[in-house]
Order: sequence, then structure tokens, then C-alpha cells
Amino acid sequence: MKTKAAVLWGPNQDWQVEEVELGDPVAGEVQVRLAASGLCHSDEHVRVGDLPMVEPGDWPFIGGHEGAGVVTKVGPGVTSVQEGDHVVLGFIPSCGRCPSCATGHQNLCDFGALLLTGRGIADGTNRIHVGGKPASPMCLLGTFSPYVTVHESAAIKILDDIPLEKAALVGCGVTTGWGSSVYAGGVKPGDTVVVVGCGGIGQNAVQGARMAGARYIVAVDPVPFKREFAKSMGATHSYASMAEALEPLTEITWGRGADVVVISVGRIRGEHIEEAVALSAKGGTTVVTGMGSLTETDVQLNLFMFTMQQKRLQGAIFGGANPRYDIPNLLRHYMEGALKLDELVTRTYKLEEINQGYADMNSGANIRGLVLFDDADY
Ligand code: CXF
Ligand code: ZN
Repeated sequence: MKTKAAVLWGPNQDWQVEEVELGDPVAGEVQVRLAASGLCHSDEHVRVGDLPMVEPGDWPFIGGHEGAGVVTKVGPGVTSVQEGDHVVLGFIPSCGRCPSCATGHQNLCDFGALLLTGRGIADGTNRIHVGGKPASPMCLLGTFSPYVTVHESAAIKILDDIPLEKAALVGCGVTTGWGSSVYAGGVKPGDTVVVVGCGGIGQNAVQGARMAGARYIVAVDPVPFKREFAKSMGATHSYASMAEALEPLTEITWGRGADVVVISVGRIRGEHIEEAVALSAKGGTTVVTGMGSLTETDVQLNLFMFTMQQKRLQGAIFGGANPRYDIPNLLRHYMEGALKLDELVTRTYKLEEINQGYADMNSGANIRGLVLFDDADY
């Protein structure tokens, strides 16, 4: 079918909304008509070249990996969803059978190794073409388009009464942030948690910490609006920098420091690590959720203190969450009023306004920008 998508033709270019040819689902795939797609920082990382998801010969690239919608077609052999089902697209597929999935680590599903290839899991071919050229969709999804054809391992069925435009957010940002506190950080009642970087991920680390029963939640962000917003998500204190947070944190924790520090800055660098780990208590955990450069290997860390105070440094993808369990579970929390989703969307955009959406993200104006699709798009 012919539809449209936001396409990148090379690094550092603007998104171009143009006509694309979307293939029907082959065996194991489904087609989904999307209601909305979130504007996550990772697509911007691809655009500026921090995340080299596209090999030089593999442009164009179709962005977007945070979407929800209704299944419109299923390919042969699909058993987990059927036409008419409402689904959230998990940016990491979960096959349910590989060793990671089978041991409760669906965020590490073996299919994840294919995410950067741009080619379909089912048969290794591309399902989207632009001007006759095969295109690579972000995380094998490409949700900056009213329709996607994806592998069934990425389509998570949800209840029909959940608003799809809110459900889209749990496909990446919400679950990544929430899980960073709850799973990767293991926040317990009474803990003190520091969240460094309070954008679309960090705000959800704050609400994850709140829901896990943290006593103090310290939000760190240079943007005053994000610090204020973090208070509405459950932060008890907020500071513009880690340096500013150190003294008051030491005071409220009677000298111990934070049980959990989550680093959720837009672009993580090696020098952030020691500063964050220094905020953590003896035996504390520092969770690295923010995205760094693929080629950067230098990290600053005081190894003496790290060993002597038996600290932990924990990487986290999708917050350590299991898409097939956590996506429906978080949406249930939302429907029960315990998880805030509505408030996270600062502004909605037409697909054609996507460059404005990313400009707003980069200027610090948005917690989450959301592309909404309507009848005119389908
Ligand atoms: C990223 C992680 C690296 C691959 C692209 C998606 N996560 C969320 O935005
Ligand atoms: Zn994302």
C-alpha cells in the first residue's frame, strides 16, 4: 500500500515527510494502523549520528519506535494477535522463546540483535521502500508513519478501552524510565533516589520511584520547567546540577547518599559516571539509562571508592522491563489512576510538523512531543 512517513536521507538532515510503499505482512508479521507516535530522543540520536543505526549504503531511514494502534492485517502463522486488536509496539521484540525471554529478560530478546539492521525479522528483507529504494525503519518499527508492518514479536496486545494515543508512550519512554527505578535500580520503600536528567525518560524514573515507595526523590535538570514538572511526578527536591544536589542530598540522607541514582540525560558522557556514582550511598546502585555514543569507551570512575563502598553500576535497556508483562501492567496502573500519562504530553504535532517537534525537544520545551494521526493521514 501507499502511505507516508518521516524519512531521513542521511545524517544531520531534516526529516522529510514523503510517500512510501509499505509491504503487506509476510509470515509472522502484522500491519498496524497507528493512532500516535512519541518523539523519543533516540531518533534524534540517529539523525545527528550518535547512534549509527544505518550503514552508509542503507539510507533512507524511517524514524519512530514509540507507537500504538489497531491491527489491520495479519500474515500467515500469526497467533498472538488478530485483526482489530489494539496493540502497543515494543521497541524491543520479545519472541518468548530465546534464553533471555525464557528467563524473564524479554528486554534482552535475541531478536534485539537485528534492531540495527533495518531488515525484517521474518525474512531479512525490507518491508518499506521510498522511491523504489529499500528503507530501514527505526527499531524495525518506523512509527513516524500512519501504518507499519512489523514482526508479531513487537506487537503487544492491550485492552480496547485504553486510549491508544496514551498507550503509545509505554512503548519506550515511560517503561524505560519507570523500569530504571523499579527494576534496574530496585527502589524500595523508604529509599532515596536521584534522577539525573528529567526529560521523557527521567520523569518516568521519578514516577517509578514514587510508585515504589521512595522517601526522597531528587530531580536534577538544568531546565527550570523540567524541575518543576518533576515535582508534579513525585520529586521531593530538585536541583540544576549534580554538584548542586550533593550537599542537600548528604544532609537529608544523614550522610549516606542515594540508594539509587538513575542517569537519564539525553546524551550520556564518560565524565557523568563518577559524578553520579559519588552521589550514591555505600552499597548503592547507579543505573545508566541515557544513551551514549557507540564509539565512546572512556569513563571516569574512582575505582578505590567504588570497591571500598561496594557500589553497583547497572546498565539498563527498556528499564530492565519485560514488554509482554510490563506494557499491559503499566497501562492498568494508568487506568486505575496510579500512573500519570496524560500529563507527559507537552504538545501534539501533525507528522508534517515533526522537525518542529524535535526542535521543541532540543530546546527543553517538551517533556514528550507526540505525533497524532487522524483520518486525513490514513
Ligand atoms: C534505544 C536504544 C538503542 C536502540 C534504539 C532505541 N532505546 C530507546 O529509545
Ligand atoms: Zn525511545
